Amino acid sequence: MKDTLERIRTCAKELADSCSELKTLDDIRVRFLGKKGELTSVLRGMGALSADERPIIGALANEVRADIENAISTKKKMLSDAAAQIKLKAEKIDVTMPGKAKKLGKKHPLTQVLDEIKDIFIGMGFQIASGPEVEYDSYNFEKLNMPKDHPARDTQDTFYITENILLRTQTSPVQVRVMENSTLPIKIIAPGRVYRSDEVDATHSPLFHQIEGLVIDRNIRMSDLKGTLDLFAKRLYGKDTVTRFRPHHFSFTEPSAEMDICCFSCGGKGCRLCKGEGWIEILGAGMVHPKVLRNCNIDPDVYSGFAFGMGLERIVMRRYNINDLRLLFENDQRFLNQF
Ligand code: 2NM
Repeated sequence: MKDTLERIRTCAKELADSCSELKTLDDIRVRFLGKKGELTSVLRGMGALSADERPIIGALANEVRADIENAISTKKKMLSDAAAQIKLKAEKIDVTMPGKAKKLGKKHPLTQVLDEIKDIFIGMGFQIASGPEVEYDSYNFEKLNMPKDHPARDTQDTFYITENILLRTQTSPVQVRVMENSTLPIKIIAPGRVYRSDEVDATHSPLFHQIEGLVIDRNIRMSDLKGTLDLFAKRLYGKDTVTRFRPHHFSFTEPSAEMDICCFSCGGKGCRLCKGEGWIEILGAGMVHPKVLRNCNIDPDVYSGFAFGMGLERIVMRRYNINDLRLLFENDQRFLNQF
């Protein structure tokens, strides 16, 4: 029995030492130390031994078991360390490799110019107002002195959602809301998206942007309108910019006007940009109609004000010589990267 134990010890240790895979190592453990293993079956035969031999063989068997366990666990550590090394090598990250450059985004040209315009008005003491793009008919038309049968409604092809709810065709409803809900005086601009049911082409889009302004206080006069908008034009187009005001008609203002600037391309001689006119139309404006003030619970005998409106896309297109409005909405990076 002693010989058998010694043979098991030698054999198991040799196998463990020469083993090169964790799986095989486990097979070795099962073969010698498992429930049905070789060492276990030798120990089962110990009952046949004499009382003198039993403790000696028992001690030897324990020693052999410890030896084999030791050999296996030593080898196991070696193999798993080696496996970890291989894994680490495969997963190594080269921190000196140059990174992949992430393309940096920037502001859309519409946003760039809008920010500039906002800054100009903020510099003159205006606040920025906003309101819903889905509006009531009453706020978009009715309170702005455009009743249901008003001809101005035909020219604005409106997206109706229900009979009384629509996509705003101007940002003026924001100003109506401000007039209804603010204490006076009021000095705001309302930039935002507006919608008109137009076919898309080089100069039309069903969605575009407007910037409208409103000033209401005691003693606001046409001269305040002219001074404010002339200064705006000089801040946006340069201090030598010359403006002129032409009579016009809007239902929500009386009197109404359009403001032109002397063509910044030809200086007034007439060129392609100003279509030979020498002047470029920039915005519409006027003194807020007394009916509009009354519709918004403001007493026109005490207060007066002026309002104005301009299209953002037209300003951007003229500034950068863009000939197709669609370029501003397609988000082609080759186009946008030029600004
Ligand atoms: C324009 C031209 C003239 C305008 C009027 C109002 C309001 F609400 F106060 F009556 N908001 N905006 C206005 C006036 C808009 O756009 C060409």
